[in-house]
Amino acid sequence: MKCGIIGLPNTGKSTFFNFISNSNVLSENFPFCTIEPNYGMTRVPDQRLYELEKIINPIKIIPSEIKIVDIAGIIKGSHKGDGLGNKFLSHIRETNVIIHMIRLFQDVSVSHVEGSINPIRDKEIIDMELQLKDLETIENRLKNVKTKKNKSITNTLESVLSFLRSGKNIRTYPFVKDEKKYIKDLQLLTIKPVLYVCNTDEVTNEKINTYIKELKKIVKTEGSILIILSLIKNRSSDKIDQILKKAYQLLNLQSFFTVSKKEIRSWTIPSLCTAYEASSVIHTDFKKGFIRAEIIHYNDFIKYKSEEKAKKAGKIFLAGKNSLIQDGDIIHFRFNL
Ligand SMILES: Nc1nc2c(ncn2[C@@H]2O[C@H](COP(=O)(O)OP(=O)(O)OP(=O)(O)O)[C@@H](O)[C@H]2O)c(=O)[nH]1
Ligand SMILES: [Mg+2]
Repeated sequence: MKCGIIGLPNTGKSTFFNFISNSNVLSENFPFCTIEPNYGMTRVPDQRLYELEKIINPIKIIPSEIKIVDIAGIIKGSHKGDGLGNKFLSHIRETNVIIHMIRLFQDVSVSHVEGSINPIRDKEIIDMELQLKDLETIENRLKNVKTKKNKSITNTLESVLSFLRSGKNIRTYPFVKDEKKYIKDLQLLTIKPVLYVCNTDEVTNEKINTYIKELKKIVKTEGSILIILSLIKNRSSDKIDQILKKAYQLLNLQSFFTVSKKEIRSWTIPSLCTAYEASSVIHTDFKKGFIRAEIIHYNDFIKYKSEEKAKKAGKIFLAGKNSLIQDGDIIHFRFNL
């Protein structure tokens, strides 16, 4: 999974990137400090790994990881190449989830491209740049679709287009039937799930609090999530955990575990995933030689404290190819290679 950080210049994107991925990229007090994207990795927080560790005592623990991409600042007109050009678009396209960084710290020594602090306006600028790009993508597609042959496709495209024209992000569009399928290959930007992150120094300032309230309201109507944090004055890794967990939720992801004396490892899968599909996350060859999966649900493992005891209690399930995996399942795959 890939998570992209976007926002106006000088909002704290690279500061956040360094914090979340334990990196040390340039984060300086001038707009467009980041030009080429920075890539880093971060571990998905999961307390269950440590509960399993207490029972198994393995040599190592390997949590799932998320790739983080720190993307160049976007400004008004970026969609048509203003600022650093529109290379940033391809960097957003390759991500599965967006972290939209909004500046709420006032620090006059850090310049603001719009000249003042106004998170509502700033959020709209970024949203609009992405919307304008999506408009262009859909308009181009409409030109190329043979209208008569593909009536339902054209209808969908036109309907999404007028939704965009009303200033809304496609992620809030009320999709019906096959509509999502018709636009899937367009790799639209505003359809991606988003987490809004507000970077502030002061939580006691009345003006800032009013902005936060207003933002919360807007974000709620969009069905998205807003997280308030302080990247300089009051850093807390709890907030990072919260953000990563929310990103997981937004993408409907879950985990399963493989355990041995050597290692406990967490693997990421979609929430509706069969044993067969889960096996290929470990190794594509597993799918070829798949025989079955032996599954212990997480709570049973914690209750019985060992595979043998869980087995005696009848808590090992033999799962065929099409059995669905549950979040937290401990799995041994049996395969023939
Ligand atoms: N006062 C204050 N300064 C901050 C905060 N977060 C970041 N900064 C400062 O703002 C400046 C810009 O931060 P960056 O993280 O480089 O911002 P960016 O969004 O990556 O900027 P671009 O790469 O130019 O788009 C740096 O000098 C940071 O130290 C904050 O919460 N409070
Ligand atoms: Mg930067």
